[in-house]
Amino acid sequence: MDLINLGWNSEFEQKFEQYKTNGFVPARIIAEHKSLYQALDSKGELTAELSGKYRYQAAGRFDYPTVGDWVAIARHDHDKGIIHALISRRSAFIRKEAGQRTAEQVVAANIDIAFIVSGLDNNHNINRIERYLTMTYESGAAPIILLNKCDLCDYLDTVIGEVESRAIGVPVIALSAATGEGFDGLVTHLQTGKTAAFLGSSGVGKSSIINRLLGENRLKVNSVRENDSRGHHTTTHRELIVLPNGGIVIDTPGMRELQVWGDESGLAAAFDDIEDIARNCRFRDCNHKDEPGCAVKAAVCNGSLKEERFQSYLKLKKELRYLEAKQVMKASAIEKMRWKRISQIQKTFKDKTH
Ligand SMILES: Nc1nc2c(ncn2[C@@H]2O[C@H](COP(=O)(O)OP(=O)(O)OP(=O)(O)O)[C@@H](O)[C@H]2O)c(=O)[nH]1
Ligand SMILES: [Mg+2]
Ligand SMILES: [Zn+2]
Repeated sequence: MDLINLGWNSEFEQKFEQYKTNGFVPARIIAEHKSLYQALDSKGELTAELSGKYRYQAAGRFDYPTVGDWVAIARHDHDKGIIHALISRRSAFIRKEAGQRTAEQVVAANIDIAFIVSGLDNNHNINRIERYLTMTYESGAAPIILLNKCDLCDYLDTVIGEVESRAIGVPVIALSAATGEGFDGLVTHLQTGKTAAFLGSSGVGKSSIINRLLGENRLKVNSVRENDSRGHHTTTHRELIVLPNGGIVIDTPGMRELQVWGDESGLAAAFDDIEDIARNCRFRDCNHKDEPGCAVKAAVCNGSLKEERFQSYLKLKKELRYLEAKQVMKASAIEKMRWKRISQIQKTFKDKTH
């Protein structure tokens, strides 16, 4: 396999330079199963583990390879290898790990495009699209919205208009994995060496779209619940696939919880219309709640800014602030623990010397 078809480029080449002398080769992670990784390099597919030193030096989950990552690998046997280093990422779609812990999960690394997939059945939700958009802007990838199942929708133009008004400047493509309608528009975004991740709730048809691009039913798909069109979480693992006509795609499982991660820059990009209006608020740190001279509130009142969009913005902002506060708390707890340990060591040292 030519590495260029796998997404390799001069930027990675440069970052990899330091590992060349050790005889390592570059490989891309295509799947992960607990501590085992499936990877592709110029010779083909292999199974790899992390070296002991790698595991020892990794500080947190962010340092571990994930699907889409490039790693420096030492091949042994014909289909096995040891991963020695992670080549720093160009982009990463990150969410807050599901559950109570304040930790991040890298969903997909080194992606050029994030296809945000929504189903045009009963499961369509614009607030959710906005949430994905915020996280995509944070990731460094370019967002494209795919409205799938257009064969099931009678008022397509209305929905497209509505989505476009809430996702300003983002391409919106209506398509159907069932009939193939709209695929021409999708295919133009798939280019050799470029990586696109499919993101969206369970049942929206991410795997079905990829199967149609592959021209075979390689990925498992499953029916949705009739009452609310939700899926059954059919895809359970992320997987990177090189398409026969060029282009690289990553299938992901529908995420039950999609909590934001990062600072507020992604939010500012996804809601730049609101940020623009906010420049006219009397106070620079206006929260757009009860402050006098709030331009955002005024825009909601006169109808130039939709109440629903404003609420969606406030909700995401609140989540990001909460996350930030929790991170600060976590950092100070770690710091306290560190000091406790240092003072214990000092005490033991004193006891010994006296
Ligand atoms: N009518 C119609 N059904 C579709 C279309 N695309 C997918 N489906 C159906 O929707 C259901 C869910 O599709 P999947 O491809 O499994 O959805 P997914 O997004 O991969 O779901 P998870 O793997 O659970 O995250 C299946 O029954 C598909 O046949 C479409 O364009 N039109
Ligand atoms: Mg799937
Ligand atoms: Zn304001």
